Amino acid sequence: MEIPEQDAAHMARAVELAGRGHGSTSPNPVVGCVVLDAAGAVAGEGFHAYAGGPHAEVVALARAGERARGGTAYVTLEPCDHTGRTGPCSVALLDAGVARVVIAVADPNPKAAGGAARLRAHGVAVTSGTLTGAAERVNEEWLTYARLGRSHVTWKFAATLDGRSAAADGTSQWITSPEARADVHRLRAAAGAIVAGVGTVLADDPSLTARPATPAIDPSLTARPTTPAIDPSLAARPAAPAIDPGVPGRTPLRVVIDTEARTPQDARVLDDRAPTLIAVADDAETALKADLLRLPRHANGLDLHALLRELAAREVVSVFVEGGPALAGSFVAQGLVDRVVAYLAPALLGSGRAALGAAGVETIAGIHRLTFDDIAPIGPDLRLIARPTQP
Ligand code: AOF
Ligand code: ZN
Repeated sequence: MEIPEQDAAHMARAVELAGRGHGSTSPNPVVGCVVLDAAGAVAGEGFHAYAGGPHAEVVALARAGERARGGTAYVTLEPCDHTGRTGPCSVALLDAGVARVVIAVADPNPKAAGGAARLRAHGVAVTSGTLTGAAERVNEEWLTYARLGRSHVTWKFAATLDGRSAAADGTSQWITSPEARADVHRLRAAAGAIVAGVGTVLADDPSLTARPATPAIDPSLTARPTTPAIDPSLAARPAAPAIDPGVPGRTPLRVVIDTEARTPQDARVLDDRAPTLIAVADDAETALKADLLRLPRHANGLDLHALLRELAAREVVSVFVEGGPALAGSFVAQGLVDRVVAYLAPALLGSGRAALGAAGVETIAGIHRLTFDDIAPIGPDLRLIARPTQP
């Protein structure tokens, strides 16, 4: 018998478990699973911890053992029906004798989908659409990647309260606090790639690496192992953060948007601390010794859709766009910003560089409306997370 409130509560737990895989499952999704016994008591829980590791369902079923027989499984993503890095979860659920499966989100991956149909065909009661919104949100990056065939984009900026990212003379250091900068490094570490424009490379010579988080900021988030254990511990953790906290030690790809190939050979982004792609126009002439990605031109720059499709083909699930305002404006203008993370310092400049450059808006009717998702104090600053408002 269906008990919708209990379904929602168990699925909420599965969503929370899924979030524990954040930052370490790429290029796979984050997935959580709760298995109840026939009497409705929780018999096993699991989440997907890393690509190639056991799927959430397999972890939860292993914990439930014989108690899964006649029970119910709650899964945030439709169970897979394929043999990829591991075997099909649909078959694992059937073998365990589970009587009912509750699914939040259908699997958009054509290679893996079909689990719900196989389970139904074998007499398992399948309920779909439970807590879909929360399950979509926790797996937002991967779902964007799987559905649209492009990397998910987060644009991050730091600015004064009046939206300035640099003073009139171009100086921009230390607008936000050390705490905010440490937070940025944690978010960077969770991304598949960090993207910056060549203007930023020429002006600041950034290394675009994700330095480890400062433990003083949030020790609970740095306690993760770099290499996830086979059997991830399900011990209680603090409430899931609003945004992927990242895994210390991972090295995202660095990508420079450099239409005319102006990156200097001795730029820090070309050091050996992380792999780097220099995206240049397909007709750009250059002798630069670097991994070049040739892309079609678009407006004054590069076709960013093509960039994100190329990155997705390299299994980059999510990118973090930083520096500078012109590049960010191009991403916004091309409708390619999925999430905005703004660090606002309680300070005023009154003149200087705006955080966002031209974004294709001619008049107020063209405004890019966003909806706030989360607002958090970070040291003396504020971190605001917003996403494009759905029409
Ligand atoms: C996961 N973890 O818990 C579930 C997944 O490469 P594979 O063989 O691990 O399969 C990955 C696909 O399996 C993935 O794209 C998704 O469609 C499906 N379900 N994947 O990594 C899980 N349940
Ligand atoms: Zn599976």
